[in-house]
Amino acid sequence: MKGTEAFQELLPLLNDEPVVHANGYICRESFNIKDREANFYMIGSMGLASSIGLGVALCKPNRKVIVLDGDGNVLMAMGTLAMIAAQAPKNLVHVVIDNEVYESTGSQRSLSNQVPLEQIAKSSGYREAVRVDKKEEIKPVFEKLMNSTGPSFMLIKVEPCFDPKTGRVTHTPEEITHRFMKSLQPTGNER
Ligand SMILES: Cc1ncc(C[n+]2csc(CCOP(=O)(O)OP(=O)(O)O)c2C)c(N)n1
Ligand SMILES: [Mg+2]
Repeated sequence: MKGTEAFQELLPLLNDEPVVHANGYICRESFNIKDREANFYMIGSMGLASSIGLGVALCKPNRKVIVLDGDGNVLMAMGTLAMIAAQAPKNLVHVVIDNEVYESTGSQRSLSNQVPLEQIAKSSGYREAVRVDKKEEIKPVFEKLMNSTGPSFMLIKVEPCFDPKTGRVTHTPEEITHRFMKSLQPTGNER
């Protein structure tokens, strides 16, 4: 499946969950398909979506928190996999769009074609770690993980395909932070 198809499959499955996005095309694709107040876009530093998501999950144990990450981002902050496993937030679902390249900066090859990231997550201590290769698997696997005890890890293998014409996130970092924090206020709709 193409990377864009993975986003098109995944994003309609979201309700009001906080979603912390890795930088680069991960942010841009999600922003352009469906911007949400509960989306945090880490538009600068690579590797940090997972630690921000961990912090949110620990502070908001009654909300399911999703990290939408990239393979290059995970490889850069591999120690965070161990930290997530050790802290073991039951409410964290870590989704990785794995195109085996640093697509946002020119498609240089990453190591994820040789290093199975879902196995690293599992052996670090994530409760569940699943690799998905087919578009049709995204919905059932994601729904299962959303209803299971975390932390869980979902690696979605995709072909690089992002269109460089896809616009950038237009909100300022302050706006992103403000509306994200507002969306974290209790809604009475928690799960
Ligand atoms: C600390 C840091 N190093 C490098 C960059 C430049 N950079 C931005 S996105 C990116 C690639 C991210 O790769 P991946 O997570 O696989 O996402 P993809 O671009 O493939 O969607 C790089 C190298 C950065 N923003 N921050
Ligand atoms: Mg990548």
